[in-house]
Amino acid sequence: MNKGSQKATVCVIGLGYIGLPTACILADAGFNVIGVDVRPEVVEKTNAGDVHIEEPDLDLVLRRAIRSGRLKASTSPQPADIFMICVPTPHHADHSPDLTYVEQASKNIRPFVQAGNLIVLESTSPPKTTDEVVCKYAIPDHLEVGYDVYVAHCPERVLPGRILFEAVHNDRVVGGMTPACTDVAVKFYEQFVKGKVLGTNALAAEVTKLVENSFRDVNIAFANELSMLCGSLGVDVWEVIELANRHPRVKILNPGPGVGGHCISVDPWFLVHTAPELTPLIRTARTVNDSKPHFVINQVAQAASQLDRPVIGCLGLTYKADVDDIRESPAIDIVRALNKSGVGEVLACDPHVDPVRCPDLKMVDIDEVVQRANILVLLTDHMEFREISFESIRHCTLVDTRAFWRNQMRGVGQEVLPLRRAA
Ligand code: SAJ
Repeated sequence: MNKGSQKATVCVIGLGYIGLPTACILADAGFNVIGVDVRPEVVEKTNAGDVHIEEPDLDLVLRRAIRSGRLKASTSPQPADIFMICVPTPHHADHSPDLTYVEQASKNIRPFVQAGNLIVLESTSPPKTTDEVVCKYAIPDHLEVGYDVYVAHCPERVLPGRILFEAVHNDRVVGGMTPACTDVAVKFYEQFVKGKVLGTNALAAEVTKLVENSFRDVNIAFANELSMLCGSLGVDVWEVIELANRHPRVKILNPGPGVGGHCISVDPWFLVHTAPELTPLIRTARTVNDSKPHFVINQVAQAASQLDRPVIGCLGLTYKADVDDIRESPAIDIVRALNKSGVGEVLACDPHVDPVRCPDLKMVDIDEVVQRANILVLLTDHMEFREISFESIRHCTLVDTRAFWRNQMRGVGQEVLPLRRAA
């Protein structure tokens, strides 16, 4: 295979939040890239130079990649030097991992895998997936891993909203099935990554990635637990955190409406599922973060019970600011629960979400939500909401799950929940 050359062909399986930016970065770095997705509309859009996800500057890089002729999208894999699997790894309702997409992607590339190829799993995966799924389903019987073909796990580590920068500048962990696999995969990543490329084995790479997201989940759970505790004590959680963080060895994260997205709210379960009896802390953190939306719903219901005709304006549906991703979003769960509960009329507003994606919700623009609501619930701190003038919402009860208005409102005497105890 042409591992050492910039002319190598890379077949990227999955053109989602990770695969599409990765394919563009590889094309920019001089590789010939085949981007594969089972969704024909995604393939068509990609070939037309149109992005189907929202990510800063991705449109520019995609257009450049398509114009250069180095990126072509297709619904089926093609022969290549390197195969990168970038497909979703969701979990089932009981939190057990759903590896269907990795299995299917592995089966789909198998007819094209030849001696000398490198196969990399980028999808965040439960321990042993590289061995038990990728090696099992992607490698033809006559090829031996570590001798004829090379297989490695290199988990993506990019933060949505900063993907193009982080995909190149973050350090990467590359774990091969054998030392030879690690060596080949490290050399490949070193061609386009500016951060350090750290070699290890596949299992260590799998566990490392899950540990990173579990670390963040546990720390966010601590902040969320504090916010509920401080709510019941009637003390401002953000002030407490601000003060505690002035200690040189304390760095508490931010409370919010809960933890969403397709990563942090899912990946810790892979560790819990692997060894339930050894992971009580990780499980508890998941439970605490999953309980936070109910706390917010209760706060809003309590505020609504004080008004004759509550009109609840919910600002933000995505799982975090300035992205269009509503997967596992606590914000959307809260809005849907309020909508069903009958505690008042519910209006939803999110400039990043096309109303056709939420046909069950009454979606309005910023002007309308500000005009009509008497309770405003800030769920996602999108930049666009900064345009809302302070005066225009003076009449509203504010439920501020992210300290968005807190600093502005301090000093003018307007009460902002959760400063007040929830029911
Ligand atoms: N959140 C809080 N409080 C905080 C920080 C985050 O409530 O102080 C919430 C966010 O609002 C959001 C959720 O947590 O709902 C997750 O957001 P995030 O920005 O922490 O992380 P993600 O899910 O966008 O990306 C994470 C990153 N992992 C780590 O920071 C350890 C990213 O580097 C990973 O590549 C990504 O998961 C992934 O794909 O695994």
